[in-house]
Amino acid sequence: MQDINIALIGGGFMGKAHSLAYAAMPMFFWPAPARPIRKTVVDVTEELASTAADRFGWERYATSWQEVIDDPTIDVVDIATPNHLHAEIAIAAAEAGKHVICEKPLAPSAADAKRMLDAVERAGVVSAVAFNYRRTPAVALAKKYIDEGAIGTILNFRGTYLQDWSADPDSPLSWRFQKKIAGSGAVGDIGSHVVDLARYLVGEISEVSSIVSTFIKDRPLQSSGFDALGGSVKSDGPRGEVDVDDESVSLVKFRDGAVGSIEATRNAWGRNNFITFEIHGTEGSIVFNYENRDELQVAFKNDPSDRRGFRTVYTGPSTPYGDALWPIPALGIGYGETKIIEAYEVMKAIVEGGSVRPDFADGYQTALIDEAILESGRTGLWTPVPEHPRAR
Ligand code: NAI
Ligand code: SOE
Repeated sequence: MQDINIALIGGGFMGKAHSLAYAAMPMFFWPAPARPIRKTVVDVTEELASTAADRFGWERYATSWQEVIDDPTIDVVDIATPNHLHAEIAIAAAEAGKHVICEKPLAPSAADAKRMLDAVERAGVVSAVAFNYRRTPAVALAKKYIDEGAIGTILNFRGTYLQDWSADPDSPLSWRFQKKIAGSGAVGDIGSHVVDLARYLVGEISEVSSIVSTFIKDRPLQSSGFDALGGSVKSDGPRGEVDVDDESVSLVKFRDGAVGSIEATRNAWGRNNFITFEIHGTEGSIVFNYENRDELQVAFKNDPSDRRGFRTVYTGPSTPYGDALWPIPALGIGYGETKIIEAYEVMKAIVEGGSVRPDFADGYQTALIDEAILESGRTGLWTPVPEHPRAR
């Protein structure tokens, strides 16, 4: 079995998730396509980097990402930093001939995402953007049903991503509220996941009409030097401007004729990781809610009329990725499993000399849709989405 040497940039929330995925992938997928070796982890200070190495099982650590770009033993650069660093690191990595995995959103702007796409295409390396929710087995099962024609021609997609970690106006000014770091707010941070699901399950979005708002316009500055996701800071201390959106509601048209809607907010009290979609087709419907992610609700037109209605299918050994996961349906799929499956798909593409979806072309197309949503929010007009020729 081939060893693939990984360098991970960023030892925060996603640093933890990706480290777990590399360690666990061969325990689930056996024989594994490759053995991912946790070679070097990079973070900004000695303390952060060495702690990440100890805690997440990396052989070495560094405090400058350029070090791993210059290291000829590194095969893959995995970018798990805040968004504004994605482009610079990914382009340098591709130019050094490394395969690149990058967290979402691919970049703070579509222009940066395009530069990243050009760089990986020029270098001929594998690229992947970490929209891991499409790896949820129930989502992959929905895709299978759609591809098999089980719900017929799709007419409508309703997607949401609702959270409440920032609903309190006194939750701190994370980098996720700063345009210069994040690029956009709920649109790029969480709406992009729904856009990815919509593209994966239904197809290309051609036009959007959006309302984009910022309800909480300032938040307490953080003092610890560490970025806090949520929480509450009750103080008279200094506050900083929120210069990104915190709520977006979009109507969307798909190129193939379907219609739909996409909503994203991190200010919906009571909602945690409420990623949902409801898809209606000419032959049936599919409903998914990530908060019950072992389940898919399905209803089919051809069911006998006295039995028609939604029923629950639990993912397990006979549904996508089931062989590699747990032996009994409904035993419980977690966030970790989505990242393990993601690591498997990327390692497989690298070893086979192929490609993986979603790649940087998908990340770029999603960035174009996000920008159309933001533009429509500014103008109040239906806004066309440019279609990248390689997308879909
Ligand atoms: P975080 O704030 O928890 O961690 C970011 C880490 O990057 C921190 O340890 C920070 O010190 C480090 N860092 C900052 N500048 C750096 C530099 N120049 N070199 C090396 N390390 C540096 O952020 P989180 O939540 O891990 O987000 C990282 C990325 O992952 C973002 O793009 C975010 O949108 C994405 N994300 C994706 C998720 C998903 O479900 N796919 C979930 C959470 C985040
Ligand atoms: C915060 O909204 C966040 O961490 C997003 O950045 C992730 O993409 C999402 O998966 C979980 O929530």
